[in-house]
Amino acid sequence: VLLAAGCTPDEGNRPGGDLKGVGSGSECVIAAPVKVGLVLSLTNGAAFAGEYQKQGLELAFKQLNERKGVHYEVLLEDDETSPDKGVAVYEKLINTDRVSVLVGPTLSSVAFPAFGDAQEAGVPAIGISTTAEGIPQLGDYIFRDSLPEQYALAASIPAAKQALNLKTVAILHDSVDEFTSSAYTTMKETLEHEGIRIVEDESFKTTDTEFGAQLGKVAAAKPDAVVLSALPGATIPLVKQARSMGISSPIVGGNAFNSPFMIGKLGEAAENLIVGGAWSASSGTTGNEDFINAFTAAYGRAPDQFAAQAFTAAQLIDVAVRADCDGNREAIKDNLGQILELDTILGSLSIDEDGEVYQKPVVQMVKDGRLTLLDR
Ligand code: 1QQ
Repeated sequence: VLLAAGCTPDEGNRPGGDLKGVGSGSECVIAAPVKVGLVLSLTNGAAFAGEYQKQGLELAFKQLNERKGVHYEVLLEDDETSPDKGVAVYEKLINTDRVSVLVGPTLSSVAFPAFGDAQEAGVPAIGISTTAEGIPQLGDYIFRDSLPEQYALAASIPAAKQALNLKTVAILHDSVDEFTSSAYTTMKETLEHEGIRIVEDESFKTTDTEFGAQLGKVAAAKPDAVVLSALPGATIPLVKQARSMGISSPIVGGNAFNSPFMIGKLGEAAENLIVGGAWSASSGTTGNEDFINAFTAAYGRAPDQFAAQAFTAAQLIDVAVRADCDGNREAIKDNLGQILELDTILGSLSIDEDGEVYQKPVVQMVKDGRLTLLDR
């Protein structure tokens, strides 16, 4: 185990306990529990995703703890959808609880400061829904299994273009949130690359609820489709207002559209929303059916993409721990950066040294209230 300069094995950055086991892989036995800190938005704006993430992780660690040799002790904290709170609970998990690895937070805007602290402290952290540009580049301890928005859009915009014969679009975006503004830049680049003309370009704030002014301009421009970068809080009133103003065109959205909670809230207005994502209930990926069945049996509702990515993070941690049969921070960090073509419910997944994820995106469209794979 590598130690920070000047540290002895007793006072070093070891989380404590005997985390170096014997054997390797499925034979691995580690005496002390491996502590995993989960930081999720369980209240406020991003709880729509955080609740599913909590359940996906709970299910995964319960299944992993049924296997012999490694026991995971899970410590869960609510970041309340707030960067300040996210940083505070990260600090507690890193310094007081001395976890070996962190999962979450839910939003990119919370992750930017929190991941900075994990990097500084030398604790590996895995983003499960943080899709903004620049997240893995925060440092060598920072990883994600959340498909970057740029890859999701690089799939969804061409798919929408082909399926709907798109020539013109109007763009609307939340210019305050870091994820939605990052996605906006990517949307424009992708539209330009695809030769789709932007006939209207409007912005709003995360907490806005009235979009009449912007939507009036969109309606007048008569685009073939709308491209929207927003979190569910704004998406729900915005899409409802768009539909009631007669804007019936398809709406291509960012990662927040992968939320069945949001689609449920939109009701009829959700029809023809299009989104690129990391997971589909109808993908025949390894273990997907078992995952959906176990999740539904445990929680009384079907999982979503956020639950699937959360579930997969636990699998990544287990692979990284068992690789050297070592539950310490350094070993987990080293092994997370070497995951190659792992079979997961998200499909074949790789993580490079930078901590970036590689997987095949899916493109889905809401039909009869459900996300359905868009034929390409
Ligand atoms: C981000 C996102 C959000 C939509 C996750 C819930 O993708 O903040 O990066």
